[in-house]
Parts: sequence; C-alpha cells; structure tokens
Amino acid sequence: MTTTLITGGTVVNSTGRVLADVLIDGEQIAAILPPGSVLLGTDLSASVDQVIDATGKYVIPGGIDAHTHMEMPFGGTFASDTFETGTTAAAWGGTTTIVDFAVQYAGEDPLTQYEAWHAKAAGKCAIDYGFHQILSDVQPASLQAMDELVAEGVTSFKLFMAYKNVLLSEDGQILTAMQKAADNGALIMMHAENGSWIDTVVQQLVADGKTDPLYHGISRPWQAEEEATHRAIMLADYTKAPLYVVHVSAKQAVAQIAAARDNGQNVFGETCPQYLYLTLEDQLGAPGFEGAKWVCSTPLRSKAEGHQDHMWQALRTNDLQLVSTDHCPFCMNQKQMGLGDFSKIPNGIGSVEHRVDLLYQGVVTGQISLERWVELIAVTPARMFGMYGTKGVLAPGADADVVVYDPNGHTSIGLGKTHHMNMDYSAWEGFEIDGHVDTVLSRGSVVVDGGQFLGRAGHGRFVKRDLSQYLV
Ligand code: DUC
Ligand code: ZN
Ligand code: ZN
Repeated sequence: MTTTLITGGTVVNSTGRVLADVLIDGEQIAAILPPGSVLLGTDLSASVDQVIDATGKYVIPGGIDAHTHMEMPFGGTFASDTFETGTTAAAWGGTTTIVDFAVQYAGEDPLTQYEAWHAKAAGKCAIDYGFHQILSDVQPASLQAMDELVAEGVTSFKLFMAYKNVLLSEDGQILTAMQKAADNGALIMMHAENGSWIDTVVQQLVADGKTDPLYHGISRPWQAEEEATHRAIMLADYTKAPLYVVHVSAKQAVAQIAAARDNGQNVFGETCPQYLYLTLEDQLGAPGFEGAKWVCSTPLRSKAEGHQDHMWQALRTNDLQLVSTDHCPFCMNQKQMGLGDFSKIPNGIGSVEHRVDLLYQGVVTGQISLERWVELIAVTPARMFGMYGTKGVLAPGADADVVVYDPNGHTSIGLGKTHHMNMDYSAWEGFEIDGHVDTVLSRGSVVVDGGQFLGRAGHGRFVKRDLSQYLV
C-alpha cells in the first residue's frame, strides 16, 4: 500500500481552512496533521512513499459532479463522451466522483436498463461513479424497481415533465413515484419544464420558419420552467416526497424553490455552470448555426432578464444548494442534425472538466467564499446523494480523493483541443481561469500530476450510495 504525504498546503473543508499536512495510507486519509509532517517525533516526509508539496496551494476534497450523461442516447444519437473519456476529462478538472444517469426510456424495463448502464461503465471509469435512475413514463414495474434500486445504492430517481413519448411522465405518474419515494426514502430529481407548452411553441416557430438555434431558447420560456417547478413542488408537498430540481436556470424557478424551503419542504435546487456564465443573447444567438453548441435544456436564459446574477446570488444565500454540469456533450456533426430545425439539435453541453475551475471564479470575483466553493463542488453533492464521510471531506477515514489547487495558477480554455472531453469544440472556448488543478488523487492514487494523466480506465469503482443525508 502506498503512503503519501501532502505537505504545506491549506486544507479547505466547508467548515473552514487550516494549514495542515494530509497523510494518506493506501486508499484512505489517515490523518490531518499540523504542518511540519512530524508525528510522535518521526519526520513523516522521510518515511512515506511519496511527498506532494502543496505549499501556497489549496488542498480540497475531490469534486463530485452529481449530474452527468456519459454515452446517453439522445435525439437519435449518443452523448459523445464514453465512461472512459468522460471520467478521464473529469479527473483532469479535479472531479473524482460522478453520478451518472442510467436511462429507462418509455416502454423499456428499468432494471434491464440499469444493468445495461453497469455494463457500459464497468471497467471503463478512471474515477469513482454512482448512478441515479431515470424513470420515464412511470409504470407499476417502475415503482417496484425503485425499492430494488434503493437496495442497490441507487437512491435517487430523475423524472421528466418534458420530452413527450420519450422521457416524460404525466402528473399522475409523477405522483405515484413520489409516493414511493416518500415511503422508501429516495430523492426525486425533476426536469421541470412544461413539455406540452414547449412542444406547441416549437411547432409554431418551425412553421413560421424560425429554425435557428436561438429559437430553442425562445421555445422554452422561463414561465414554462417556473410553472413546472411549482407543479413539482405541489406534488412533492402533497406526497411528502423530497424533491431536487435539476438544472435550474430561471430566477422565477429559484423563487419557487426558496418559497418551498421557507415553507419547510425538503426541496433542493441545482444550477449548472452554463447558467452562471453563458446567455441566450451571446451564445445561443451567435451567428449562423454556431449557437447549436449551446443548445441544452433548460435553455440558456436572457441576460437582459437578469437570471444569471440571480443564480450567483442564490448560490451564496443557499436558495440553490448545488452546481452540477449536466454534462451531455455532442460533436459538431451531431449538432448538425438540427441544421434547418433547432428542435432536432441534440440537447447538451460538455463541462465536466471545467466545473471546479469555473466555480472557483466565483471565489476570485468575491461572489462566494472559499469554503462555499468547496461546499458546492464536493461537500453538498456528497451529502445530498448519500456519500458524505467516504466522499466530500478531508478527514481521517475518508477516501483519499484529493485535489491540490493552485490559486496562483492559470488555465486557458483555448482554441482547439485544450480539453480532454470527446468533443471537437468547447462550449467554454476563450475562458481564462484564475486557478489551476495541479494534482488529483483518486482513492490514494495520483491520477493527474504536473500536466500528465497517470490514471487508468477501470480504476474507478461503483459507489453504492446511502439515502440522502439531508433527509435524516
Ligand atoms: N438536458 C440536456 O441539455 N441534455 C440532456 C437531457 C437534459 O435534460
Ligand atoms: Zn434534464
Ligand atoms: Zn441532465
């Protein structure tokens, strides 16, 4: 078993920061020690297998991206990152655990699909991974499957209020899934957009010849997000189920979540980096077909309407609790399926590699504290999805998923392939990041160091999750 000592850094947890050394024994953290690496008179740096110098840097728990879609079948194609390429890119960016979505489309058997997702991921992941289960078109068999999946460590279920005949569940179906969750302790994750409303507007726009990528955003107005968020909250209130609203982009949806929380409901909200930085005007509205790069749902919102500032504020005030990526990348030839009809552009943006860096910019600009950054990228996802203690914290006994982050470093997301995601462009091209992921350890193994990838496909293990630690 390899022993590692990370010396001289500032160890940051959500509870505070301290100058300390981190001793790792095999796959776990053995001790957080006063700086100087001396334990009972022994100079540890001389007796461990490797020493990582973190002087002047932050030592933080590895990032947890709780919303990714590797290889997701979508819109007649597949998300372009495999479990291997996507988890490798995640590691490059300081993320050491993902929670991906096993998908059951309408008409499929949930447990068969769950097994199929295991087969896709097994032996491929460079970092640890868990699954949520998507349940479309909830049927009695889905409800039965929910109990079996919770026992398997799949303790959260995503439902859709949009994408009719593909992923959508009707309100009555959502109600039954929520009743089951209220009973077995699972967390219901909701894609909250009014699908029927959107489908009608899409038809109207396409019939009017309004087919450019910009109209994807126009077809999915904030009112359709607010309405669905409210409906989901009412269903959750009635059934007493906990609710986690994914990829919140409208400030009005945040207000619904905040009001529900003020009412005492177990309602939580997640936003994504794209809603913190990118807009309908600047990206979706780019000339020609360029805007297709940023077609995702919920859509990028209008700068003029002030959603973006509100997202940062909500992260600071805890009206929103998490930032995940909704990583769902497509190459340009896949996006081109929607040339001449925006509704056929596969929905998704690739960001799994950049979430830790992008959120750190909130610290640089003073929008969130250093501790809140760590809370958003690692601690809360661990607690929300039943992994805290093993993941999401630097403490004795926790998995040694550790990132050495250099606040004085710099990361350019430049032209061409400066990233490691399986995409032939970047939605983040031109972003200059103050800060740099220097070294990444996954369960005690150095997987990224000094600009080199040292990990391997198959190192990552399936994480059997407990129930959400926000509910007990
Ligand atoms: N939104 C996306 O942008 N892509 C995948 C599914 C989703 O809900
Ligand atoms: Zn979604
Ligand atoms: Zn998603």
